[in-house]
Order: sequence, then structure tokens, then C-alpha cells
Amino acid sequence: MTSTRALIPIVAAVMILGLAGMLRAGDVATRSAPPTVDEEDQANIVAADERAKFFPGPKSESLLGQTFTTGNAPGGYLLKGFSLQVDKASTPEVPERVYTIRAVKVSGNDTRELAKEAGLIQTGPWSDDDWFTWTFDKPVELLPNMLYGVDVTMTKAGNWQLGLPYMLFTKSDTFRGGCLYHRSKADPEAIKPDANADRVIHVDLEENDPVPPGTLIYRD
Ligand SMILES: [Ca+2]
Repeated sequence: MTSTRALIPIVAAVMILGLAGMLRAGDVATRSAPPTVDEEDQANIVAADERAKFFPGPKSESLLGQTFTTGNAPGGYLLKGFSLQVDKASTPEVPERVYTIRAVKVSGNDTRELAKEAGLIQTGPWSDDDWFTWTFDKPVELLPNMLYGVDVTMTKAGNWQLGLPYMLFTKSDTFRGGCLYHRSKADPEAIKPDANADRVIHVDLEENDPVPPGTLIYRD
């Protein structure tokens, strides 16, 4: 039988590993396999006919966004993250890149920010057709049957001459219920949607548990 004293270092080690895992949660994953599309996810995994150069900084084109419409699950959804597909391989020397991601509620050309997470770090090279995945540290609660958007900007790219990513999209409506957008230059709240374009994207969603009527919720 294991004594309590013997368990203490094990518990401490598990807590430290857990904390380290949490600190890494915001990093950007790069994979060659397309993301798995689970039941509640929204995805536009199609052959692209265009690509957008991903510039760092505040330019309009440097914000890569896509809107989508949630389904009718009564409890809504949890937005966990999203992935975009890159066109061509990086150059061998890839500096560290840092990104900011957002989830927004969309109404026409206006947005309301629901979540913004900065400092997501990408290191290492990528290959042709890889997928970049940005994950929210805190999943974002979404209501059913509403128009939302996810977008990403690059806040640090190192030396751009070492290569910038080119993210793929289609110049036609290949994804129902949403479209590609950029930032409108004048106002960070305003976006510039393009109804005739969609990003090659996977939006990671899961159904949120509906709270049954009359349920008591205890909080600390
Ligand atoms: Ca569309």
C-alpha cells in the first residue's frame, strides 16, 4: 500500500507537468494531416485556387478572418480553436512568429469581440499544404444560430525576407453560412467581408451542455 508521504512528490510532479502543459496550450501547432472534422465542427477542406500572403502588422490584409453560422444545439457551442492551410513550405531558417487570435460576433460589417488571446507562438519550419492550428486557452461560448467570426493576426514575424506564410482560400462560395473577411482599415471593429470567397479552414467546435431549467449552480 502506498503511503501518503510517498504520494506527495508524485502529486507535486503531476501538478508541475499539468501547469507546464497549460502554459504550452497557446502555442501554434503545425501538422501535415488535415484536421479531424468531428460532428459539430465546421470545415471547408477543399482545393484552393488562391492564397493570401500573411503579412505581420496592422494592414487590412494582415487580419485573416472567416465567418460561420452556428447550428441549432440548444446549449450552443464551445469554440476551441481553428486551423488554416498554408500553401508552400517555409524557408529553412524560420524565425519565431507570434500571433493574436480573436472570436467575434458579426453583424454586417461590424464585430463585437468575444475573446482575444495574444502571444501564441510558432517555431520551426512547415511544409507544403501543412495546417496551422491556433487554440484558445479558454474555449469561447457561442449561441446557436448566430453569425460569428474567427481571425488571426501576426504580431511578430522576425525577418520577413526569410519567408512569410501564404494561407489558402477559394475565390468562390465553397462554404455555406460564412465568408472570408479582412479588417477594414479605418476601424478595428469593422471588417471587410467577401461573400464570394472562403478560407480553407477548420473550426473546432463542440456542443455546449444545456443547463436544464431549475438546475442550481453552485459557485465558490
Ligand atoms: Ca461562403
